[in-house]
Amino acid sequence: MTDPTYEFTRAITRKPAASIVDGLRAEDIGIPDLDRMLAAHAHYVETLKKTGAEVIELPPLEDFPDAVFVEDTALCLPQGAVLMRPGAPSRMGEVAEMGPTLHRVYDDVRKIEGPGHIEGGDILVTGREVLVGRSDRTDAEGVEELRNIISEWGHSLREVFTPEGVLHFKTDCSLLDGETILSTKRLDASGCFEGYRVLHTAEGEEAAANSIRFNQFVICPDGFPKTAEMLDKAGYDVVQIDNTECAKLDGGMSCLSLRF
Ligand code: CIR
Repeated sequence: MTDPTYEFTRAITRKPAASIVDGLRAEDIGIPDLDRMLAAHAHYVETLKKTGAEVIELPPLEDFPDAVFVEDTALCLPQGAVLMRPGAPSRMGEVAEMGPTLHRVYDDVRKIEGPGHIEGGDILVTGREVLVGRSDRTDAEGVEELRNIISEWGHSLREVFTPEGVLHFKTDCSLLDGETILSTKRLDASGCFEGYRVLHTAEGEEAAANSIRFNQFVICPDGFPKTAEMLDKAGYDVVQIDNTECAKLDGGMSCLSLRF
């Protein structure tokens, strides 16, 4: 079964393009600055590499302003990869751009054919199951098509719900180890993590929930000191990375890589 506490040996990232200024966003909180985003992205890639993992760094895609958020294009499991079918029409073409890279590193690559939609940001793989949050980007048909594919690989999928007004399920949570989840209180209140050990983001620091555990590190967005301190006290090796520019496009730590 799924054991996400294993060591990740690889990650895929994509450099931000100048077109990020046209990236999707729920609310306009300013124009993303490419240079600052590039510097933060370099810090992120360097942190992944520091763990000994191989990082496959893909070139920028000017035609797809949100392509830096590679997580939404695929689900990578030990048995194979599944190419997604984004709910955002402007992001659909990113999947074909990711396909060849996944075919190089996986023997088994499947694809969500539709009519449903599903984005990687709505999928949390834990030590015992694959949780998929229905959202504005992920619908029931997309969830069912994914269920059919991954059940062949021995994974059980549980459909859950992304809170109203939240972009993706993982905007509000992340896996710290096979049994431990970092979550906002609002998402945990839905009861979807019953039976797990749940650590809450501090009041007013909900955006810190979009973090990732990558080998020895928990990589968190910078600027959420109470949550970082709580994680540090809980024994995690926390690395904080500037997320100011990605946050303008509703992106965070998980969105920036595929990890396997
Ligand atoms: C979007 O709206 O699709 C992008 N601006 C942000 C995607 C963030 N991805 C993620 O949370 N997995």
